[in-house]
Amino acid sequence: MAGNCSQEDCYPEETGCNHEGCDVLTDCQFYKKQANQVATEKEEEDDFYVRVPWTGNTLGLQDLNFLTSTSPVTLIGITGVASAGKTTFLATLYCLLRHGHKIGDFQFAGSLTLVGWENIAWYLSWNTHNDVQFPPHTSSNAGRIPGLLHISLRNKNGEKKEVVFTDAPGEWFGHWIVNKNDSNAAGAQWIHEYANAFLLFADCEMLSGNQLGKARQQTKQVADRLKYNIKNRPLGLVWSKSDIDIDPEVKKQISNHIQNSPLSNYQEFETSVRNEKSTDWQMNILESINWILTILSADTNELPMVSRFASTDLFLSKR
Ligand SMILES: Nc1nc2c(ncn2[C@@H]2O[C@H](COP(=O)(O)OP(=O)(O)O)[C@@H](O)[C@H]2O)c(=O)[nH]1
Ligand SMILES: [Mg+2]
Repeated sequence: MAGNCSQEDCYPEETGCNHEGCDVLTDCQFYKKQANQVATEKEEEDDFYVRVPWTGNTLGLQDLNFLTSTSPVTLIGITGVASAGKTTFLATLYCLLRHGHKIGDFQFAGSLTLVGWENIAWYLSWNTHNDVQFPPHTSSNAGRIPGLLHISLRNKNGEKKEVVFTDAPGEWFGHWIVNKNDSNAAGAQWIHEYANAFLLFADCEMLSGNQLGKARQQTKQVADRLKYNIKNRPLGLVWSKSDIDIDPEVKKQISNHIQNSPLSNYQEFETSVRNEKSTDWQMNILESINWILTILSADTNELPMVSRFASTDLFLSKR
């Protein structure tokens, strides 16, 4: 039961009546009044709300129905173990779009999860003396918060794209590499099944320090899991925190391991939240998403020609 509704997929107090479309919740056959509650006239007035089917915060799986039922959605799986820089990457992406940067020729055109974006980007927005603060850890027990972040993009020709990013806790992927059927890995498994494309985060900070062995092994293991049944879906390797130097040999080993069996769409990107002179680290964040969207739009089938008897008559002599 969700809130005061007996239907599992309805959150009437938050996003309105999903089943019957009732404006007055107490009129709904599925809405449960508290026991012994005798509504006064004032309370009944309060029961009338015009609600929109989203809250502005990150979307959960059921919230996704609203979007997927009206538009094609590109789901990008942001993957990698804890602290690899996934949430910071997304926050930087949002800040760049907010500053008017584009993804290819597509521009920010709205979001159903503005509150969710602002929550993660707030930390990057208030920096004194260029001292960037990072978002807090996305923990796996944070309720509905680690969820799905949405942006609408539009280009000059009016073409629109709805893109959803997963902001999942790294622990999910930690469990997933040990046992993909672990109940704590269900979220990672869901991303693997449904994402249209993946970005895998290789953490230059961990790969440069005394955790090198563990970080290298985990990155390869997540890559192996992702590659299983990947088909043509793009897989981008993100060298996150590229402001920290790592041994080129380590990079080569990981890169070779991932490419040891053929991948139809694979590319690497060096990124960082810090934009030091003569680097493209921040722009590469936009570029990685552009690469994915370009590959996926090339996959769209061309519409077949409709046969007609007379080429001059578009309407009447349709086959
Ligand atoms: N030097 C550096 N550190 C970063 C960068 N991005 C993230 N970090 C650090 O990595 C930590 C984990 O980042 P976070 O985005 O929360 O990782 P997540 O667990 O994969 O979402 C942050 O608290 C920062 O200290 C970066 O571009 N450069
Ligand atoms: Mg995170």
